[in-house]
Amino acid sequence: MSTDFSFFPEAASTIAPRVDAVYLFILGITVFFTLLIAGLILSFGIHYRRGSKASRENPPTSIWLEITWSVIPLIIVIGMFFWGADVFVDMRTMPAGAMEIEIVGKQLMWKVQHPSGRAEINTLHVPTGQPVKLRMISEDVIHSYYIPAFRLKQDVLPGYYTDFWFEATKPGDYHLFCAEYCGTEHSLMRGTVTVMDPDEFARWSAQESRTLPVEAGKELFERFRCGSCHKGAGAGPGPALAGVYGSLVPLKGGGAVVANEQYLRDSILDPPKQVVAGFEPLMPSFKTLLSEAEVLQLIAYLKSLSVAE
Ligand code: HEC
Ligand SMILES: [Cu+2]
Repeated sequence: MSTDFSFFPEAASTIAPRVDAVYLFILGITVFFTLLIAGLILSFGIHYRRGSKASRENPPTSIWLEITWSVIPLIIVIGMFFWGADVFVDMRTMPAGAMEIEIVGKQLMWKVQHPSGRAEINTLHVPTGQPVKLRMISEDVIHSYYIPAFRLKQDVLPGYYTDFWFEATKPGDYHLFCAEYCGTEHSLMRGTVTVMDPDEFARWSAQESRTLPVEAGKELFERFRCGSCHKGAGAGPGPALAGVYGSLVPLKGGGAVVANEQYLRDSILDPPKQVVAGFEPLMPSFKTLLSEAEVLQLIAYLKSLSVAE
């Protein structure tokens, strides 16, 4: 574990060296100009001190000098912007085929659900060389998932899924912190991210008894009798759910929305928020009955119905 204080945390994701490069560039430019300006102030202060014989006449002005010291910093600053934007856009663009891991933050713990069915708390195991996407939500207040070695930090909000992705490059154990003050023992809300070789990760995933999120979701779907209303196209008071995920759902009162994870979550916990066109707002809210982890399981099940179609 990289517990020793170091000026720079290890760089263990594909994006980390790129973030460091921008950071060091900006830091370098800042240090250079800080020293230059402080040095000039000091030397002018000495040169023109009271009583010195230095000439006080206006210096000759040069348009080229003015242009130079305006245009060069302008180019540097614009360069910083585009360089930073380039890294940021890549950081925020989800790659196709990423492994999706779900995280529910709750005061003082991070609950993790892997697609393999394995679950963990306050640790996160991931393989190297594989893009991983984290879908995160909070069960209470705002938290923030922060992995310094990956140079990634993302707020985790109640009610909304936020996500980020990374590709780990170096096996090892890395710090995980909550980076949003979230209560008295906020500083204890931390853990370890363990990066493993793909083979080792596959072995790890296969250990322990596991329930696939899809199966858990199916079980919830039956337990809460969702099927009594959602019987299939044309039957029952609710719309057919197969094929809903990823489709464009027309809404009552006009407009349409893409049925992503957020939409499915809202449909289950806050049905009147968006009512499907052609249906009555008959669905009860399951807000008090389901935990965020269970909602994610139901979503996994609903998504599987779409794939089967
Ligand atoms: C009392 C009947 C009833 C029950 C029980 C019910 N629903 Fe619904 N559901 C509806 C109706 C009616 C709609 C359409 C109106 C709306 O959007 O609120 C709907 C809409 C939905 C939608 C949006 C579908 C779309 O086409 O966009 C989802 C997702 C959904 N329900 C999931 C569930 C899940 C999961 C459960 C069980 C936890 C469940 N429902 C239980 C009646 C029901
Ligand atoms: Cu927290």
